[in-house]
Amino acid sequence: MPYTDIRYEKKDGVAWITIDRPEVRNAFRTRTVTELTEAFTEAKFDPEVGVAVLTGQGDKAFCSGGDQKERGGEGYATDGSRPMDVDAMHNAIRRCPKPVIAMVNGFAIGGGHVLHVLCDLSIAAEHAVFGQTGPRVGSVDAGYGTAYLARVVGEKRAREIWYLCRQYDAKQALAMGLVNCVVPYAQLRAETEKWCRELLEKSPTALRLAKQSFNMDTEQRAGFSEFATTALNLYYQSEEAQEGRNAFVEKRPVDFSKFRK
Ligand code: 2NE
Repeated sequence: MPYTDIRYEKKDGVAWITIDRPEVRNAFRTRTVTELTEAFTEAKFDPEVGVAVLTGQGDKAFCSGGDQKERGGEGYATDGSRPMDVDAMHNAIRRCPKPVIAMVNGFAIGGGHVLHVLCDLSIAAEHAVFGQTGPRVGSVDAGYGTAYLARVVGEKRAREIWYLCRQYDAKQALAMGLVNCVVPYAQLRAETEKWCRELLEKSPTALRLAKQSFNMDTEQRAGFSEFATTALNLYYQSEEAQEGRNAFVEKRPVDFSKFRK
């Protein structure tokens, strides 16, 4: 398919997948999700590709999650043929039997944070910022987004990240095991290429077996992810969820006070 929202470039055994919507901090709209799903599937079946790298265009953001300007009362718009299928995109990353590296070049926020968490490895620039925003904007990824994060950083931290919607700098992310390494932005690409070269020297079948084995341990999340998509689409129809989205788009403080039951 012709890509408009992402770039897919192959070089020396690596598929470089770049979200190319810098004007919205690389937020994903429905079309972006369809394209990312296709790109990871392309990398999966391409015998010339041994590693995939996911990143965002520019130096400001890796990805800021779902495009809140596309989100309406029925959830995110369709791309003409299908609704936003975040579950399929997440599974495409997990089902790609090759290591997927998140090259975090700035904000990894909301659904963009979940994306880096789901990648096998995360290499961050010093200025990268991490966090979830769901409970502030009337959204939640209760599929891989919550419990899989707890696997990575532990229950207390994961609950803090989701409930409080704070932002964490790269040093904090490294300290809590959320990323594998942190480098100055000027060295980010070179450092990522170095990790790719190391991976490309390894047995592809051993890597495939290792990845699938790691995945098996959390595979029950796949069912939760499907279920969470259905629940989220119902939640998006509520006045409460729309207050979160509207406050962001209208650049005003959010007020959920009347929804406390
Ligand atoms: C990412 C962050 C922290 C960046 O802040 P800053 O100050 O550097 O940039 P600013 O001014 O907020 O954003 C620049 C432009 O990008 C747009 C903004 O509206 C702004 O547009 P203009 O005013 O210049 O016209 N922009 C940024 N993020 C956007 C987004 N996600 N959708 C649409 N436009 C966006 C800051 O921008 C931020 O907090 N962004 C929102 C993060 C967020 O709440 N994401 C959605 C979470 S829900 C989700 O991702 C999700 C899910 O939970 C489950 C399923 C699917 C998706």
